Amino acid sequence: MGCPRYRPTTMVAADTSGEDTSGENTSGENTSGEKLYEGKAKIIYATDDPAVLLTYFKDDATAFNAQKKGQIEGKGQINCAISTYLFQRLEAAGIETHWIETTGDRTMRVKALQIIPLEVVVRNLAAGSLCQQTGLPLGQRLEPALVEFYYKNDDLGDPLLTGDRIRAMAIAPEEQIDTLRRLALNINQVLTKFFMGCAITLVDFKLEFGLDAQQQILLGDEISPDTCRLWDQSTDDETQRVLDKDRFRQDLGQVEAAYQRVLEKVAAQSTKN
Ligand code: AIR
Ligand code: ASP
Repeated sequence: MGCPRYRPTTMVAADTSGEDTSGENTSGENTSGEKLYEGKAKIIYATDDPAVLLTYFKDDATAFNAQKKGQIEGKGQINCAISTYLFQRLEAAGIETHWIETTGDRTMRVKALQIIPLEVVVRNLAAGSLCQQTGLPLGQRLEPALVEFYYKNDDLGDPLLTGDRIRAMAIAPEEQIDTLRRLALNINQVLTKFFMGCAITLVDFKLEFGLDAQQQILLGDEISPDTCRLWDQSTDDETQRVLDKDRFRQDLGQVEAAYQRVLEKVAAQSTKN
């Protein structure tokens, strides 16, 4: 199944952040390779090795298919660091990811993948679009966890797919979809346990996968408060407990502080076992 490497429809053309991300940028990292794609939260650069790309994490934040735009100060550094810890944790658990090494505050070298145009969402508790679309109460436990597939296509608003739609669209062969589901559930087990050690509940999250040159399926993209719902277990307050991008989506305030808190907990937990 031939999928384009990074679908242009998922990328925004202009860097509206005003950050200088060309050449030697503010954090002293070398992003002098050719800019291949710019997404809503990251920029992808070529490196000397065609099998390796450089990911640059921006402070830009978007929500609701980029209808809401803003900046979260320091988000690039925080998400780069959190993703690094979590990719390392997954690799240690035998789950292959695109992560090679983190080369600076906002940059990591990753394996070039042909991205499968699906957003794979795992849900442990009801929240977000699931509550809106089904009426399930916020926070209801989902056992077993739900695995959902969304079509990664901004023009269409990343619609929820059914198994039959995935087959009709020939997005990926059946066995690849089965592998994605299995990997997503394995990743959920590892991350749920890890976040439990941080006294954080992993409510739900979004993953993206791609194929390497050997046609192996690897986890791509990032894992961060931009892509996960994370609730602080130290409070039941429905606003205070939110440590993720819902603070930005819902204008709850203290967005940076929440992301920073996740980083501190993840960093501390990463030093254990
Ligand atoms: N997500 C989905 N598209 C982009 C992202 N980041 C993540 C959300 C949430 C989960 O997928 O951050 O953790 C489910 O999102 P929703 O909006 O479908 O409830
Ligand atoms: N990042 C996506 C967007 O900009 C979805 C989201 O996180 O709400 O629309």
